Amino acid sequence: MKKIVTIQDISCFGKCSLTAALPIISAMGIETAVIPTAVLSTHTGGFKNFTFRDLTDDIPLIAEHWKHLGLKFCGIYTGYLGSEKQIDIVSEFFDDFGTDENFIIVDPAMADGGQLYTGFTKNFVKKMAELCAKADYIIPNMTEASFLLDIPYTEKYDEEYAKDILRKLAKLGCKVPVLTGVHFDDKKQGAAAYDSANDKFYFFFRNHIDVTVHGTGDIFSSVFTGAIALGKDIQKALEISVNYTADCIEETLPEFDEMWYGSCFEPCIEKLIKYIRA
Ligand code: PXL
Repeated sequence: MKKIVTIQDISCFGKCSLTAALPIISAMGIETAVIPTAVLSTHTGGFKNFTFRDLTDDIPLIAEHWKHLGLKFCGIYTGYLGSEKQIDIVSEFFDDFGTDENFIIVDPAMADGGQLYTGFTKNFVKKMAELCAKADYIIPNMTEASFLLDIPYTEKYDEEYAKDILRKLAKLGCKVPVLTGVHFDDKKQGAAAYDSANDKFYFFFRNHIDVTVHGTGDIFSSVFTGAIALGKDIQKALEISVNYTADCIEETLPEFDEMWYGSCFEPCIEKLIKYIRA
């Protein structure tokens, strides 16, 4: 059975990171091992007074045990990481568990809407860029891409600009950068990818919905990881991820209370399964 490992936090309430990745990738038929990096009572976007239990010191112990067990994964997928030290430990995990056969996906989950999330610094961004260099795929949104490249963030851009960003992201050292939340007008929104080995660009769009729903980046990255693990090509993986993420946003629209903390991804799982079988 295909097995991936995902390394990110558990936000006990507020659907993102592990509480999105685990159900979504499992639903795609892939065994999903987890390394929780921290336990928070809620995510940090919009909630106040959340608890934060740092599990950094547990990660090398888990890795050591897994090395003795000889565990192997077809993919390693990282999301929100809580500190610079965690980035160093995850980088060592890539050295220990990355092989020529498996893939590494880094979602540099650290910013949105032109702003870094609470608690992150310029130095964290620099270290995240170094981690991205070790990945096969990275999945930033436009804010994260701007921080990684140390360039100003802009809301308005065209296809040439997106391609230029993707080329520059590949120069960080990763093979396939994937940019989420891409839009050249107010009608369509989707994602773009660049296969640097073949100098090829990929795009896929759905109708633009002018709302921000928390956790959609994690949903996109989880589905993309599952699609790559299933052997889908880049274009197909983009299509499945954009379609499912857009479905989740549409499903959440009538649920205004939920929108700010997480999307209603659960009722859309059936559609996701149809997408991967199509
Ligand atoms: O959705 C990304 C994410 C993951 N984990 C935590 C977060 C956020 C975004 O705010 O706060 C703890």
